[in-house]
Amino acid sequence: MATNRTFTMIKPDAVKAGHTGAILAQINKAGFRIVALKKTKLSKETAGQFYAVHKERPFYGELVDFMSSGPIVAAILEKDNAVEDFRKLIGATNPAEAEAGTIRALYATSIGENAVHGADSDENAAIEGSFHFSAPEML
Ligand code: FUP
Repeated sequence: MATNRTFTMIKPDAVKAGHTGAILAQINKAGFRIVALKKTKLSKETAGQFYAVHKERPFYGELVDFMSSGPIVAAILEKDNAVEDFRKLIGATNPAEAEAGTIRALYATSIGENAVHGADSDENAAIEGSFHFSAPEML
């Protein structure tokens, strides 16, 4: 069942470069309501747990190092068709292939340092949201 919620993280590259405000504004402008929001820093251990699904991939070590390299901003977002619409808003994983005007086209520098995360299914959105937020924080 579609939940109309998705989960995102503004990644360390974009937070460090000062793009947090512009990215949140673009998300709001696209019609998403911010349900939960926090700036935090992942440890290597929590980044490893979050991306456990990619454990066997060759880029896993780099991904964990990068995602624990500085603060991130985690958020739960709400909108009709949230998961799919948010994936459209952020653009392709590789910024070189991301459509003009998408968040990754605007702010990402490489496939590894690609500015934002977006959940890829309703099920993962719920799992990833609960990884970062408790029920009373999801308002
Ligand atoms: P996405 O769902 O668009 O974030 O992309 P994936 O789930 O395929 O990948 C998750 C993260 O792994 C990406 F955001 C960045 C990293 N990655 C790499 O570093 N190299 C790759 O070749 C693919 C992904």
